[in-house]
Amino acid sequence: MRGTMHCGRYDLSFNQALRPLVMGILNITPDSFSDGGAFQRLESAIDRAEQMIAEGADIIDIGAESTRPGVMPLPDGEELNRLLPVLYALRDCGRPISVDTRNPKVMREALLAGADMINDVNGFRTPDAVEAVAESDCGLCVMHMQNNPEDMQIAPHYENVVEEVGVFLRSAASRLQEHGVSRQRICIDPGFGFGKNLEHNLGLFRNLAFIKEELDMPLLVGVSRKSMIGQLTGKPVQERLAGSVAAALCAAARGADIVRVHDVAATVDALKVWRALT
Ligand code: HH2
Repeated sequence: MRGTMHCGRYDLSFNQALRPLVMGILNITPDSFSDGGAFQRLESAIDRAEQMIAEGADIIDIGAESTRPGVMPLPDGEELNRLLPVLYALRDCGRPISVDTRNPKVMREALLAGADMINDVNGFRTPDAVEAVAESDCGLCVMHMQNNPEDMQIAPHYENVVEEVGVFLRSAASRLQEHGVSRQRICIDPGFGFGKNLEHNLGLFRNLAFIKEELDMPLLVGVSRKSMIGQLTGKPVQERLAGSVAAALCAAARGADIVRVHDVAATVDALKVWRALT
């Protein structure tokens, strides 16, 4: 199966006969769950992005606010202060630049500064989020989250996680389209670990192909180093490489068009070998 997604200055092509695109995570936060503080300095952020591109990253996803469970929202202005210097430095790096934000003010500024994609873990539910992105031509990642990062892992509950996440994603994508966003600009993400326990995450993962077929939109999957990998392997966050790579391969086998990962080199190699052997 083939598909495309319009993403600002780029048109992404998805081809299931090849590998999914790899979105390399660039967290420029002091407190992200696996790499907080590592790429806060401008030089180290640029070096990291260049390294990920050399390793085969197709998209760079810059996150200036951690959304790990329990985190409180940032004071106004702080996210932009972190983001803009890095975005200006990287916008001509030769790869689409995605900005991971749930703040409409940050979305607007990021688009003015040249971002190609907005990745919103809140699914563009924040008031003014849809308006902030509708008139641009950026790509949009609509992610599902139950509640907010502050409280999402306290007691996540679903009657039927696959159905509820599917309904949410469909209606979020429809809302964007009602505001004039072309379907070609949208991809969907079930939001692993965002208001979900292990059982919910596994239920969603096993049904990725079904979700993709039902919604008929490009599918992004982000499980890299997450607690579900820790729960399955018993490993702390620094030792989740093998588990994360295995999950990326399973996501690819179930039709993921984009995998969002911290460990680009290992994931790209594994995907190449998997593709050649299947
Ligand atoms: N996961 C995280 C952040 N943004 N965006 C999408 N679309 N999908 C995801 O699964 C996703 C996401 C959390 O991971 P990370 O960025 O490494 O951590 P933190 O939020 O602590 O910065």
